[in-house]
Amino acid sequence: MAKRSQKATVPNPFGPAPHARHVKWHEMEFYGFLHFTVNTFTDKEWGYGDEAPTVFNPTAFDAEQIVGVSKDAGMRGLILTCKHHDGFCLWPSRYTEHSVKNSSWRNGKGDVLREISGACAKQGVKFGVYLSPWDRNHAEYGRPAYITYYRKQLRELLSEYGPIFEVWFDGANGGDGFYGGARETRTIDRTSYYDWENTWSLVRELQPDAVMFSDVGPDVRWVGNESGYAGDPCWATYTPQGPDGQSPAPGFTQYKEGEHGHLHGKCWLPAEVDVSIRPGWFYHQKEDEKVRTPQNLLDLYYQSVGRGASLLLNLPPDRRGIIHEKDVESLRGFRKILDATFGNNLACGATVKADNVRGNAPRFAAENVLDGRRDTFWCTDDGAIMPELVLDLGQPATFNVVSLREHLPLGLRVDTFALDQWQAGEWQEFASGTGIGSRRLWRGAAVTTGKVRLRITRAAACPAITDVGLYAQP
Ligand code: FUL
Repeated sequence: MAKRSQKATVPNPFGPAPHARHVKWHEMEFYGFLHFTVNTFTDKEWGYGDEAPTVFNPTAFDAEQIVGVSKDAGMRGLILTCKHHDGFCLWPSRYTEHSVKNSSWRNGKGDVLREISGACAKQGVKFGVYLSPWDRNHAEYGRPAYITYYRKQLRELLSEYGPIFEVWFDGANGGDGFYGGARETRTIDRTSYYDWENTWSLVRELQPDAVMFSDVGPDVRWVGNESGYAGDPCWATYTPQGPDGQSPAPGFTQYKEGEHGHLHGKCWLPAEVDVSIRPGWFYHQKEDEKVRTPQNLLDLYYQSVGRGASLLLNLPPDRRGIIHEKDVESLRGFRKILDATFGNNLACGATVKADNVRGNAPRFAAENVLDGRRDTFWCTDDGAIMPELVLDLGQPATFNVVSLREHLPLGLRVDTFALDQWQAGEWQEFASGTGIGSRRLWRGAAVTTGKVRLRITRAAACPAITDVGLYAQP
């Protein structure tokens, strides 16, 4: 054994580090969006706000089916559009008549939130809420009274439906709407009208473990597109900026920068990739033949989760109030491939050696990358920022997917890395990449080898790697 070069203490985090609520959120990786409201019945994407509540009338609403399908697909949470831009509320809010209580569904006694959050709790799926800041129904929209209304509604959602894992703040605003009958265009100043700071503190007060999503966080950022991909690389650190050097706000950022984030950015603001399984966010019968295929969903997974972002996949309940057969079929095919791939880590049982282990201490040993735990990791001495780790598989194995993870509480430390295979007595590089973070998936041509080497080729600080996996996608 080499000399004990330093005390084996955990190194300081490098740059911004995640909060505990981030760390939990990163572990979710894949969860669902449910877009459901009057639009489902009027065949629109954005309701004007003048829809009669009676149009909301699912004929066979089944929260257990919706949650069950999502869970079977591997989703660890579900975010429901409790109120979309049209202002219609899926729960019987005390503060408006524009809700399920005046719908035909269940004679006005129904509560979609109660049922979805209940089914989530029962089936072990986390629950999150979307409450559109833009409200095309409300008479006071654009004036201070609406902000009071918005916060009262948020309080209902966050105090009456159990634990919430994420609160989704949409930055979209198209201006015109019904607005209590005014039928006009109302513009707001996105940087000041919503007074976000005070809304965010309400969320912290009522659901301290929940992450908040918007174009500027404060916890999770929009990836900047709705097409289902994160940039490569996609840094979890980000410095939000408004157009032309102005202060950023939801709906008021240089949003394209969300795709990559910023290396050594100011805040820990990881990206969420929101995308729909169909062309629209809401259910439209005419799109039944346009459901994404299992193969396409798989690509989205590698382009989001595989780049350290999360995948928020939208499943729109149909007019019956369930997830349509076509979507179910596609999700099943997708899950089958993921299970067949990630069910078996071919690196399991390998002998692991590194050219440097922090203080030669067992708590930082190279073997930690194979124990399946996120709280243990391989770490090197402060000066050893370009170390390598070798997995000796004992006998040749064939894989076409490699999975890597950094130990997030210590920040983003690795800038670039390379992967080598042992062939005919020498190392040959088969992959290289920029950024690891929460997760980095490499997928390529099949490699058959008995030994694999991970080389950190550039790092901001000594690396802390928690997981290495080798998989074969059929
Ligand atoms: C956008 C909205 O305008 C869409 O209708 C949808 O809800 C999407 C997730 O966010 O900003």
